[in-house]
Amino acid sequence: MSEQLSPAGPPVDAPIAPIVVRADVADALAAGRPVVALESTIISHGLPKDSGFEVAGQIEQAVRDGGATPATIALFDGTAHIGLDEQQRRELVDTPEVAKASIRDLPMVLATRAVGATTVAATSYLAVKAGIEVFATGGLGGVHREAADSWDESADLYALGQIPITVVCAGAKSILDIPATLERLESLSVGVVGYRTDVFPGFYVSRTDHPVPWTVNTPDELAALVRVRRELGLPQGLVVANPIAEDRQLDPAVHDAVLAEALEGLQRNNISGKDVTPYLLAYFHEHTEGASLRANIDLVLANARLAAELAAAAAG
Ligand code: PSU
Ligand code: MN
Repeated sequence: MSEQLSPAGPPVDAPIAPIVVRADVADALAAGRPVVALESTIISHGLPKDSGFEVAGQIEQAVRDGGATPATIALFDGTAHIGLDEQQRRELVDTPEVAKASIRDLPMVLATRAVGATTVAATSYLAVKAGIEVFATGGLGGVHREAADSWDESADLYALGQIPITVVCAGAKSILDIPATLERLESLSVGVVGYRTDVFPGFYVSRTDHPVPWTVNTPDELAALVRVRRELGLPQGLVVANPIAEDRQLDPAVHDAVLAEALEGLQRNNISGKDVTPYLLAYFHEHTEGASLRANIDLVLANARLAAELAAAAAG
């Protein structure tokens, strides 16, 4: 699906305020209190329509429970909003065609005043511009399986190679080629630490066979990493890989069987580009009787909570 620059839209030189920081977020940042950025693509494209709004609120609450101010980021009417109100969170779910906006899409979505949901890449970019250094999501984008033929690698990787943000996630999405994604993160000098795990987690599943280079065990240890990289002025991101609890994961056998079917469906339906990830996630949600959805919600809430504890420890 391609987004059209609407001929009936406003002139491109119409005045727009590119970034607006919501008052509670701006106050927290000014006072040095902890803030956690949250992405919006997970709400609009990563979850079924009927659960996105409720889960968006739960993610924000998990950040508050962890002691930080949530700043969900999305694009409305020519402005990137850092921190949303309830009405805006609802619009992300109710608007029929929300644009999935990675970094390269930001000018087009903002200039046409479309409603846009930001990916890990675009959220990281906007968060750092607003002065936020900790971000929580579900799973990172990465190198897709068969990427040697399709060249499909998420812009999330390159973004983290250039943006000094710490992103708490449950690893890269299990639909991806995990070892290739880890190699890419290494090439791009993106730090990777496992949180209480010696292997990289697999999003819906707690463990993959692939070791992480470093393991940390407490929010204070994570905060020490954030401080050191801030002092060094490292331009790259840091990935904190937080596995879903083993008793909450998707049964690995179910996972592997559904993934095989979903990958076949991609081929059969000729799906490519930015539609690949939403297709695969929706396939899981529709073919696991709610088990993948429960796992997805659980892991993102756990990540939001840990990110808040990390932001609080790094601020204090
Ligand atoms: N994590 C989730 N659900 C999602 C995504 C991440 O639990 O929907 C989104 C993120 O916004 C991520 C994007 O940046 O998927 C990656 O898409 P792509 O593979 O097209 O780069
Ligand atoms: Mn892609």
